[in-house]
Amino acid sequence: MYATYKFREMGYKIQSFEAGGGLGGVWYWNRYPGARVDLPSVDYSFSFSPEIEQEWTWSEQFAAQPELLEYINFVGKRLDLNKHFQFNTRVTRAEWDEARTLWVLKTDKGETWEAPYCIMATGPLSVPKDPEIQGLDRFKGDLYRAARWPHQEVRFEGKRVGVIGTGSTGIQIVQEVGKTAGELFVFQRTPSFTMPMRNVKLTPEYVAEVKRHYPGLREAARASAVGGLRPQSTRAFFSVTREQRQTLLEDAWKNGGLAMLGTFSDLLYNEEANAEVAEFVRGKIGEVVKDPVTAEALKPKDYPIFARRPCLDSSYYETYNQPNVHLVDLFKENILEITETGMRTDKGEYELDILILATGYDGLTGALTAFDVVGRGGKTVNQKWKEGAKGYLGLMMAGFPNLFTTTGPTGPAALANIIRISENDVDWIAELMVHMEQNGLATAEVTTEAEDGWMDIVSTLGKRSLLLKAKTWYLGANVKDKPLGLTLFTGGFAKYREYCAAAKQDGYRKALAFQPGKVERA
Ligand code: NA7
Repeated sequence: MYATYKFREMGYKIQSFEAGGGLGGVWYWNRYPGARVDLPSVDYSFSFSPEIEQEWTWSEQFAAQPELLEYINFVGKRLDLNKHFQFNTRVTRAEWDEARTLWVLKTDKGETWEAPYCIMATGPLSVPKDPEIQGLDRFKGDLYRAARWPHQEVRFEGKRVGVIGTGSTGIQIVQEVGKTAGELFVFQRTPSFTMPMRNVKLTPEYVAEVKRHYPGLREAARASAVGGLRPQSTRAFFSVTREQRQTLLEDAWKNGGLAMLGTFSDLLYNEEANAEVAEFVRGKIGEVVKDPVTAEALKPKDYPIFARRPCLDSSYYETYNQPNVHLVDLFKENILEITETGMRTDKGEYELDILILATGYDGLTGALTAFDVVGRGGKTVNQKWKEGAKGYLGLMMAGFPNLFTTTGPTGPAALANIIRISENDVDWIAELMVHMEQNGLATAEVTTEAEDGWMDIVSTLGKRSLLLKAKTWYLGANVKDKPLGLTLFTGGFAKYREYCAAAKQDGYRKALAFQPGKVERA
């Protein structure tokens, strides 16, 4: 949306494509009960328009999906963006025409479009992944995918409901659907750590204060490691006494949100510190969940806390104290197949009226490997990424001139506020386009040396991080045969922006190769 707006304002002729029936991306598709953002709404919003910041009023600290989608549509309408989008349209092929220095795009509507620049704003989590369980297509009950949730209301009263998956999505669904379902069966493979969200309605005074200080708050967010307003301490975990640590952890638990991660500086680097925090959270699970077997099964034990995306909940663990909610521990029983009437494991059969898949995404790279994106010499992104994603600043790839990826897999993507990254990335691309125009340049491409140099930085930083110690979509571990590895930039958003700024300094000459020529704006 921001790219569409920005390039239009710069005078470019622009055509945007969207597979969904409207604006919103993740928030268009993920209409499942309980869907909610896990960053403060005031932070999870565009900063490029001071007018919109003042005109829009958030109602909750962590907005639910309907409000997020309403906001997105408000922005779309306010800036008259919809007219630039072709909705319900999937791009099926994008190919670089070297002779004419143009990207040639084919769509599933049978159309061909040509443009000197192509921006892939395809997002890190836009390709949902079904579980590899036999018989999925055989189920005669109602099958719902969290990331393709129907537009009409789904009711659960009196129904036997199964949920597969206990990541952020599954957790949000379980605590909501558990309220009304006749019986709810949660099929859990890896338990997640989840912390209290402690969501609140925002008071008019709070909102007014935020609106008064938006410029400063945005600047603070941009200067932070997470691209947001979350407090970040420089205090190392073992620099304070055990009692002080406990007090700080208790405070973070009471404050809610992702406060705990920012309470100490080294939780993603110091294994011992991490283990103590994980034990603290496991203790909390034990305090809430009454049945000891269920409590034990819900406690994550095999990976460092925060190495999987930490979840926020409002009543997840409490839900398991309800008589209608049952945890099926897939470490103790194996799913054999989905049948016409439900789920069969090696311990028995679960009859289900409704089955919900909350089984995640082909994250980070999935959107660009799902169709042919063909660069110089006929080489596809799929071929380029055979051994893992490669790129420069998450923004460009060697072999793919004038193609840009916003929130790409070699930038901070999932590790910082995605709105701040998107805005940063679009601004960076826009400045490069201006540079090209002013200097009579038709194409820009990152050099192999610059790309390799960036991937070295990414890898060196990544090796220090505990993110490598959990099997997650961050690493591609959830998709069969996907190359395993951390390609995300773990150095923090502020540092990322420094690298983005440094790339520009010498007229981009250290990192990019250009071809002379002229690009028409309209
Ligand atoms: P996640 O976090 O990838 O979670 C997917 C869940 O689905 C996870 O618990 C998986 O268990 C589970 N899963 C996947 N396949 C199976 C099968 N075959 N059987 C049982 N369980 C399975 O996706 P989410 O949508 O929850 O969250 C994605 C991001 O959205 C999140 O990080 C936030 O940034 C927002 P596994 O871990 O593989 O054992």
